[in-house]
Amino acid sequence: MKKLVGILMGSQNDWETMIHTSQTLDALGIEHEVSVISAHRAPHRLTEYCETASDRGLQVLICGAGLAAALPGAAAALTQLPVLGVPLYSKATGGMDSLLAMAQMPGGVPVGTLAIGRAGAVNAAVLAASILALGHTEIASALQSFRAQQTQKVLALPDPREG
Ligand code: RP5
Repeated sequence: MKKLVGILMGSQNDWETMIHTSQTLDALGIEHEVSVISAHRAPHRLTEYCETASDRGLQVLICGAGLAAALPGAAAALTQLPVLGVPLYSKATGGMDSLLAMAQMPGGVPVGTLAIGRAGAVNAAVLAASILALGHTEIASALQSFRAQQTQKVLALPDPREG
C-alpha cells in the first residue's frame, strides 16, 4: 500500500511523543513516512517537502512541534493537504505555547489542532484515519475495528475496587 500520511516533527527530541502517532497508524494499517524537518532551522527543506507531498501520494500531514511550533502552520501555508498539528509539552508553559501557535492560525490557513502531548499524538492518527476512510474502504474497516476494540476494553473493565 502507498504511503498516505507524512509525519513531520521539528526535532528528533519530539519523537518520544510522535512515536504514538506512528504506532497508532501502524495499528490502523496505514502506511506512513516520518521526517524531522524544523520550520525554523530548515525552512527550505520544509518547502520542498510540502510542495511535493501531494504528488508523492501523501493525503494527510501530521506535524508535531514544541515551543514556537511554526511547523504545522508553515506546512498548511505550503500545501492544500489537510494538516493536523500536535502541540508538544514544553517545560516553560506545559505546551500552551505550542497549542496556541497551532490553534491561532489566520482565517483561510487552518491547522487541525489536537491536544497537547500523547493524547494529541494518538488522536492525530485516528483523525487522519477518519479523513482517509472517506476514500479508502480498508481504512474505514480498520477504524471501525479499532473503535469497537477500545469500546470493548472499557466495557470489560472490572470494578475498580477489585483491581
Ligand atoms: C521545536 O523546538 C521542536 O519541535 C522542539 O519541540 C523544540 C525544541 O527543539 P530542540 O531544541 O529540542 O531540538 O522546533
